[in-house]
Amino acid sequence: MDFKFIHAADLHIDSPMRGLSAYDGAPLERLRSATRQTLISLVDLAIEEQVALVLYVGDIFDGDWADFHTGQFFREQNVRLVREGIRVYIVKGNHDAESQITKVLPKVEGVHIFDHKRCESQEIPELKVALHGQSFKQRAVTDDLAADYPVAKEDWFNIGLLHTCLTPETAGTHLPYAPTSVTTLASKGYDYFALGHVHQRQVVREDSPRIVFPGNLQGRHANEPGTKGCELVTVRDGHIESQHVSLERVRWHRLAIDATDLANVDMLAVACAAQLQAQFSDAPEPLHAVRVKVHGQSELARIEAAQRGTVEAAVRAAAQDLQGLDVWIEKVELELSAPVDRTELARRGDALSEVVRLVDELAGDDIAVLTWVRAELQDLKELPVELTSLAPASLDADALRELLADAEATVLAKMPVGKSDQTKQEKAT
Ligand SMILES: [Mn+2]
Repeated sequence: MDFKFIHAADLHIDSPMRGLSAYDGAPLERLRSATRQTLISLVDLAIEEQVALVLYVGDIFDGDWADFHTGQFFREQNVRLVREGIRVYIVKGNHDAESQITKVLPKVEGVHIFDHKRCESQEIPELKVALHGQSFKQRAVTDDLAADYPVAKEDWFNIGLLHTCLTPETAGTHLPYAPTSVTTLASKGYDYFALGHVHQRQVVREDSPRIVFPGNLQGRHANEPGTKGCELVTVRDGHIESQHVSLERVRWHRLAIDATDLANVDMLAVACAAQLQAQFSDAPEPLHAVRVKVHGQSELARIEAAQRGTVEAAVRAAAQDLQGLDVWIEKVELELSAPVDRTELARRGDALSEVVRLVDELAGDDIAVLTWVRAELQDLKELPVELTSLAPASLDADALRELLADAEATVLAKMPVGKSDQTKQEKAT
């Protein structure tokens, strides 16, 4: 029997986008509603494609609902699906584990939530489909849940649902959440393993079984960049055709701008606009939220040192000038240094060469850098509470070296670095 299904995970509906209100001009409403809008799009897609099943593989919610509206919204989308004859299967993940969600809403007929005590199998005889899954009982699950999943029901199409960090390799920095292995998953003889938890889409194995992390439905910050969405899977004569469908309303990006050859704000704005246009023109739909890093040895370092905020303002201006694209600059990071030849500078024997030599001397020696910076800054009055972690006494040698390099860059950027007589001549004319 041929049929289609949708596999999604990590919806994190109503996930609070922390710290966003701190950004000037942030499109707060669009960002906050994005997790909901993407789910509505998913349901639209399911109905349009006439899928038989929708699978949600954990972390549908970010944690306990702030109020009933979050659960009510999800329920409403499920009602839309079951009215069209589409069945919904859910396993709970670490964020929405059995113990995490305290509020209860009446069940929806046609929506099945897998048990958290043991692996459970669900059968759909008219499609000859068997689904196997287990929910998270609490936030941390260190057991290999998959180990207890049953072997495939013979001659049926078998789907496993599992919220898991899988292995340390696939999980990256994720802590062990129902860790398992590809070998264990493959040993069950299923056709498709629908995973959840890892927010970056990943096809772990192409077939027998196909094992997929669909990624989250909507990125939540600059560290979840790129397109996000669900898997639309077509099963034809037992064979799988699968595609990723983009659904995100806000697409996050990190953009690096090499400022080496950019000598003023106009050049920066032109370069920035060109890069934004080139990267996003094929996707006019979502709001593009961009973290921009301006880096390199550039005149812009001096311009910025003379008037703080100039570079950021120019980047934001570039976004304003774009046509037919929705771009919001989330943050501008600077890694600029003035275009100077440090080696040459160190040889000159003036005040600036003193600075360069001192920095080099200190940077090579952990104890020297610690002692010197602390002694120089000892008169610094107490920092406000929120900055105490940055107090010189609590920083290590590497952090202080970085601070020192930063200070040097600022000093050099503020100083005219041409030969001193040349500088006088310039001033005279
Ligand atoms: Mn998770």
